[in-house]
Amino acid sequence: NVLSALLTFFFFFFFFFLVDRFLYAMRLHDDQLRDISARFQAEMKKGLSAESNAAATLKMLPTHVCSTPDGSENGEFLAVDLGGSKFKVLQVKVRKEAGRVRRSVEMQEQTYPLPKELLIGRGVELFDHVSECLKDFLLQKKISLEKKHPLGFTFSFPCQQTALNQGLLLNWSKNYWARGLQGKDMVNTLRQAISRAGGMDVDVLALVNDTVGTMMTCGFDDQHCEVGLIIGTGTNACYMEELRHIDLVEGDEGRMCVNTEWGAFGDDGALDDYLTEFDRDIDAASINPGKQCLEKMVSGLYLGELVRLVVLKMTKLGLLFDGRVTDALRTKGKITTAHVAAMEQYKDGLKNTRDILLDLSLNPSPDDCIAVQHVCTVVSFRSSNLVAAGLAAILTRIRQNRKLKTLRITVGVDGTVYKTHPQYAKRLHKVVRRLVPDCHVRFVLSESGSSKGAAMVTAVAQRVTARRHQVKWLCVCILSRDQLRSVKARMRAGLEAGLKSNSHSPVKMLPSYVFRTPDGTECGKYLALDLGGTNFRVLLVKIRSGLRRSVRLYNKLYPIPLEIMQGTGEELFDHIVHCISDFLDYVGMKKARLPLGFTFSFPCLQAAINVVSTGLNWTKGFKATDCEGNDVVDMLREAIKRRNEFDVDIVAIVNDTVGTMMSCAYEDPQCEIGLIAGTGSNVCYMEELRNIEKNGLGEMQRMCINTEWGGLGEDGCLDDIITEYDNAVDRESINHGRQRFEKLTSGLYLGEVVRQVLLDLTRRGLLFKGRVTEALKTPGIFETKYLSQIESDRLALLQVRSILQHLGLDSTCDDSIIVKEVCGAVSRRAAQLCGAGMAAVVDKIRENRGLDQLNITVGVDGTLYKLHPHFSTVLQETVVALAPQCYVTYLLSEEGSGRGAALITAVARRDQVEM
Ligand code: 0WK
Ligand code: 0WK
Ligand code: BGC
Ligand code: BGC
Repeated sequence: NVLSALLTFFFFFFFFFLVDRFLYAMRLHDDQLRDISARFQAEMKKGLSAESNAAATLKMLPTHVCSTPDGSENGEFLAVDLGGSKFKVLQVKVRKEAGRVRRSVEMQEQTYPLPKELLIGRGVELFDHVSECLKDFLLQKKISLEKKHPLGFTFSFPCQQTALNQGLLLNWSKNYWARGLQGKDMVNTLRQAISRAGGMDVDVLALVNDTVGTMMTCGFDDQHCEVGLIIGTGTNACYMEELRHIDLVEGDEGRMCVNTEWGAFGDDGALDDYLTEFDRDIDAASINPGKQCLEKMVSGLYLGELVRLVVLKMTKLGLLFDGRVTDALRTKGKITTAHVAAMEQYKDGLKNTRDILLDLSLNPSPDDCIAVQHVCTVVSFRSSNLVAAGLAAILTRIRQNRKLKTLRITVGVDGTVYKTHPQYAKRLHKVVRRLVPDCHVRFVLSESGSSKGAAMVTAVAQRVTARRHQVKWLCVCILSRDQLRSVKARMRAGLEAGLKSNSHSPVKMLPSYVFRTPDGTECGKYLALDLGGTNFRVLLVKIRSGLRRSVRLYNKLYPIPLEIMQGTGEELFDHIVHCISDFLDYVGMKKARLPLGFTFSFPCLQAAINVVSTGLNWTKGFKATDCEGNDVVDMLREAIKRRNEFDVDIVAIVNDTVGTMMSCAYEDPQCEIGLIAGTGSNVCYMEELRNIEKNGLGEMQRMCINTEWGGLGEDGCLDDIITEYDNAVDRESINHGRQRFEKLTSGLYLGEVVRQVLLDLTRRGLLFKGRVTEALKTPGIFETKYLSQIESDRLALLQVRSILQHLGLDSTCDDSIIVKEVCGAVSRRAAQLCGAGMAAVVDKIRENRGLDQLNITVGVDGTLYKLHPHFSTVLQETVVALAPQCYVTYLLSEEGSGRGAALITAVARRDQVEM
C-alpha cells in the first residue's frame, strides 16, 4: 500500500509538474499579482482623469448612483436584466411594512430565451424581442397594462452616462454584437421598442450596469457594501469613488459609483507579459479581437475555451490521449466553463472529467484525467488570481481615498463562475486577503441577481425625476421661442410708443442729447461721477486726442449706505459732494473748476445735455425723497454750494447706458448701442431724429435714446409670463408695480426670484425636507452673486452646499441639484428676455436704416453680464435667433461709463464753446 500510495503520489506529482511546466506562464505568484494590481491602480487614475480618460483602458464610467440604498426606496418597479447568461424580466416590490423596521422586497421573475441570431443581428430586433418579453411578462403575471410602471434596466455593457436615465453604448462585449446600436442611447432604444410593442405604459427611469445592480442589491442588507463584482459570462467591477476624483462629472462633494469596465484592462498591452499563446488564440478567434483582454483571461465565456486550447496543444504534443486529437477537441466551444467547474469538483471532479472527455470522443486514461483536471485548476486559478489583483487595486484605492489605516468593506458578488465554480470563491477570498491585509473584506453573494439593486436605483431615479418634474412645473420660468418672439414684439411696440410725444408708454424712450459717438478729437481733463450701479465712483479722466489719442482714468469707489440711498435727497447729494471733495483732495485738484460729467443711472427726462427737466422715478435700491420730479443737476449744484469747498462745471448728465455706449464707441465706431445688465437693466441706442416726436431736438441726423426698457410690463403687457414668484418679489420691492421688465432681468432681483421659488418648493416638501428656515424667509438673503457661483460649470455642487450651509440650509445632494436647476431657469429667463429686448432694438435700427443686414456693436457693462457664467452667451444666442438679419458684436466696457461721461462732457463742452 505504501508503494501504491507513493506511485499514485508520484504520478500526480509528475502530471502536475508536466502541466505546470506547460502552463508555467499561467501560474501567477503574489509579486506578479501585486505588480498587476499596481498597474491596475495606475490605469484607474488614468481613467478618472479627463485628460487621460480617452487613452485609458479602464473607462471608469460614472453611473450617477451617488449613494448605496438609504432606506427611503419604496414602490413597485419592473426590471429587465440583459447581458448576463440569462435574460430576465422581473417585478420588484419594495415595501415598508407598518411596525416593521426593515423593508421587505418581493420579486417575481421570468427568464426568457435569447436566440443567438438576435445577439449578432439588427439591434432593433434585439430590443423588440426584449419589449415583447416585457409585455408577455405583464400579461403572464397579470400586471395591469394601463398603470404606468417605472422600470430599471440592467444592461451589462459599457455605457457612457450623463444621467441615470441615459447611456450611450460604447461597445458590445461577451457574445453580443448586434448592429446599429453603438453610440446610441440605450434608454431611448428601449423606450422606442416598448412604444413599438405598444399596449403597455412603462417608464424607463434608470439604466444600470450589472455590477452596480449587484452592489445595490447587496447594499440593501449590508450598508458596507460599496463594491459590486461580476465574474460570470463577462467580468467587471464597480465601486464608490470620491466625486472629486471623477473629472467627467461636476461636483466635488460626496461619492459616486464608478463602473470600472475592467474587462478591457490590458487592451493597451499592459498585460502582454502575462499573456500566453492560448490567450492570443482566444482573442484572435473572438468576435472582438484586441478588446476585453482581461475578460478573456478571466470570465466564463472563455475559461472553457482556454482549457480546450491547452488540452488540444498538449494532445498534439503527445502529452495527452497518446496524441490522438478528435474533431470534438478541435471544435471551438466544446469545453465550456460549466465543464471546467464540473471537472474541478472536489469529490466527482475526476469522474466528471472522464465523462466530459469521453463526450469529446476521447479515450482518457486516469492520468489524462488528472492532467486535464489540473489544467482546469491552473486556468481557473489564474482567473481568480487576476480578479483578486483587480479587486486589491480597488480596495487599496478606497482605503487611500478615505485615508484609513484599515478599511472594512463588503463586496457584493454575482456571476455563474463565482457562484458555480467549486473552489473559485474561496480561492479569490484568500488571495484578496493576502494581497490587501489592511482591508477587512466581506464577500456577499447576490442571491436575487442585480434587479433588486436596479429597483433601488430606479426608486432613487423616480424620486429625483418626480421632484424635478414638480420643480419644472412649478418654475414656470422657462420661456418658449414663441413667447420670446412675442416679448420682442411687445418691446418693439413699447419703443415705438415711447417715441411718440405725450406717450404713456412704460418704455420711456428718453432723449439723451447725445447726437454722435466720439471721433477722437475729444481732449482735456474732466471729472466724472458714476452713480447708480453697484458702486458710486468719482473719476478724473484725462483725454488726449490726435495720433497718440488716449483716455486715462483715476478713480475712487465710495459706498452709498442704504440709509443714504433711502434718506432725503439733500442727504444723498451732500454725501455725493462729500465724496467729490474727498476725491479732489486725493487728486490734489480742489482748486481746478473741472468740467463734470454726471453718470446718473436712473430715468431722467432731459431738456438738454445738462438740464434735467424732470427726475422721473427712482429705481433699483434708491428711494431718496424730494428728487423725483426735480432737476438732479440743480440738486447737485445746490449741494456743492452748501459745502462751499470747491466748484465744478456740470456740463453733462448721462445715463450709464449712454456712458457705456460712448466709452465703447471710443474703441469701436460701430458701437451705437449701450447695454447695462447689472443691478438694473437698460439699453440705449442711436435713433433717427425723424422718429423722435419730442420737440427742441435740433437738426442732427440721430440722437441717442435712453429706452428705460426696465419699465416694460408696468401696463400689464407681460402679465402672461410674470409668475407668482415675480409678483412676490415686486410686492416686497420698494417700487411695487414699477420696473416689471427689470425685475425679471436684473441682478437686484434674480436672487429674490430664486428665493421665492425655493421657499415655495420647501413649503411643498420638495426641498430641504420641507423645513422652512428663517434664513429662507429673509428678503435679500439669496444674493444674485450666489447664482453666478452656483451655476459655474465647475465646483457647482460644493459651492451650492456650502452656500446653502452658509444660509443656514442643510441640503442633500438632490436638493443642491434642484437649487442649481432653479438658479439656471431664473437666470436663463433673464438673459433670454434681455436678448428678446435687444433683438427688438437692433431690428428697429436695421429697419430705420432700410438695411437687409445690419452690422452693429453693443457696448456692455454690468456685473450680471460680466460675472454670470452663462448670461452673456444665452443673451447673444437669443438675439441671433430672434434677429437673424443683424450681426451684433458685444464689446465689454472695461473702464465703466465714467470714460463715456467724460467724452460726452468733452463734446458738450466744445459744442458750448462753438455756440
Ligand atoms: C446575475 C445578474 C445579472 C448579471 C449576471 C452575471 O442578475 O445582471 O449580468 O448575474 O453573471 P452571468 O449570468 O453572466 O454569469
Ligand atoms: C459700471 C458702470 C456704471 C453702471 C454699472 C452697472 O460704470 O455706470 O451703472 O456698471 O453695473 P452694476 O454695477 O449695476 O452691476
Ligand atoms: C461588460 C460589463 C459587464 C460585465 C459583466 C462585461 O463584458 O463590459 O459591462 O458588467 O461584462 O456582465
Ligand atoms: C435705471 C436705468 C439704468 C439701469 C442700469 C435702471 O434701474 O432705470 O436708468 O440705466 O438701471 O443701471
